Amino acid sequence: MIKKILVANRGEIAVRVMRTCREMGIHSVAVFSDADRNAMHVRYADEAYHIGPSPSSESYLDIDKIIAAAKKSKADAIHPGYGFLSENAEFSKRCSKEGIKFIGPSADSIAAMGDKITARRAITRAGVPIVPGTTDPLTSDEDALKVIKGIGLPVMIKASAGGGGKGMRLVSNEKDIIPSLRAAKSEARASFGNDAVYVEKYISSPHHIEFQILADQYGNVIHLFERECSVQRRHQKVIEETPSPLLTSEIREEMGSHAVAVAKAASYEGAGTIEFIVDENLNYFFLEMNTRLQVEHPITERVVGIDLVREQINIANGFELTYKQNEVTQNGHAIECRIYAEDPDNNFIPSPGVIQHITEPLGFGVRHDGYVYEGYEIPMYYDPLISKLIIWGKTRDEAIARMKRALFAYKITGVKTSIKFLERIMNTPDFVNGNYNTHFIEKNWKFLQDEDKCTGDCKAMAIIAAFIDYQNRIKEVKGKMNTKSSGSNWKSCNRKKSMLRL
Ligand code: MV4
Repeated sequence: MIKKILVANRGEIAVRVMRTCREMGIHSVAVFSDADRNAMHVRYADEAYHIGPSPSSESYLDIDKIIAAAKKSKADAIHPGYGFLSENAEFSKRCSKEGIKFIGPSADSIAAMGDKITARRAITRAGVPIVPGTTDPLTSDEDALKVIKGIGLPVMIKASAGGGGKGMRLVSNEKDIIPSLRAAKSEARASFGNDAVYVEKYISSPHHIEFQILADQYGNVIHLFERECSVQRRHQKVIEETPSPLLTSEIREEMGSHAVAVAKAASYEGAGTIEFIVDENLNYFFLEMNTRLQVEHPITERVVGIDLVREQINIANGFELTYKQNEVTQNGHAIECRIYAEDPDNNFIPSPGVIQHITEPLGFGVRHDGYVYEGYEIPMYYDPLISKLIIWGKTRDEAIARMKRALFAYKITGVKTSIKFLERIMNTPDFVNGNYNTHFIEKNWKFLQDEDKCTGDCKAMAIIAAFIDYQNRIKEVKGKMNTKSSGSNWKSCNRKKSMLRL
């Protein structure tokens, strides 16, 4: 039985995993870099170990240091969270070798799904539709020309070791085939040390819909329905919701069975996600499998009523799944907004710095997964995610109305945040009508812009301005924090009209 878990992560996800540990009576161990000495996950854990300098390559990505901390603390298991080492086959293998339970799938499952060509073969054998294209790497220029003409333009050339949009090339013209192939291969070699590439037919206006699955050590697999993740900006999800406004119950059921088939084909253990790309006619194709807990997992938890981290720990303990597929149902609607420390009116430039004031939204149907506190400095070294606002409603309309009132009540000063951008999305007709695909943000770009502000198209100027602003804010806030009379600053937040009443 797992009694102590080391969480090999930071930020909101480290705290989120530790919350479930605490509920289950499991001790939690934090690891932290220089930049994270005062971080919430360190304060929340039962024990904490310093693992090195701020850059993640020297701390959160350093396998030896994390294993050393696990041994020193006598942790039985490691939870990797998302990002960092969560999909690193070598890390999973090393944990097993050291007699520490990796809370996630085997090294073989991670490797099989991490290599997209291998994954496409396994998925085809399992009878699940993949995007039409190749299941062998392209061997030569002649081979590429022949294969791509056979599929028909446009196509996407993708790196087998890639994923999440890295190492992809869209090819629309015959003359671009060879140059794109060369570019994709050299990019793949530089980024992943593996230049194998394959080809898929290009799906022009797709939805990104993913299915959550749980698999125990005895071959039982269930799915926990879908998450609609089409509101994206540069391959970064902005908003996720479940159920998807696009799916019918027939297609949902069919895709769910296929998601289960994928997990079985991968001999999968733990929580995982099967990504599908879905076209306007509801044709769906397997895209990739993520072998980790995802950022957006809480919307699934809210609608199906299951704590996914608890299930991960139970599976790692060797327990059988306690739910049958027909006992898992979707109740109401959940939407997640990701709140970032970034400036939506200035190219989404990260805005690290000290949280001067925070008022978190509260009330019925609101879950707020965060980790920052007043006086905390968001470091510049990591992803600038501040928190996730997860809203439940009986219906989609109710969830949107509730999300708007939660965003209205959410006040942060000291850093710029994406809150107002998210509010604009909640007021965009295409979003309100559930009429959107992965082109939503570019299609509605005008509407989503701040009309008060000219959008500087000189990026260098924007970066310099953001840096100067950052330094000024740090100076100003650090000064204020030291004086006793700091009081509340919430009135200085971005509330324009109601200020007039005061
Ligand atoms: C595609 C595609 C169109 N056709 N593959 C982007 C992330 C990576 N996981 C796969 N991606 C895409 N693959 C084919 N054959 C379009 C995308 C894509 C996309 C997919 C999901 C969500 C947002 C996206 C934004 C741009 C492109």
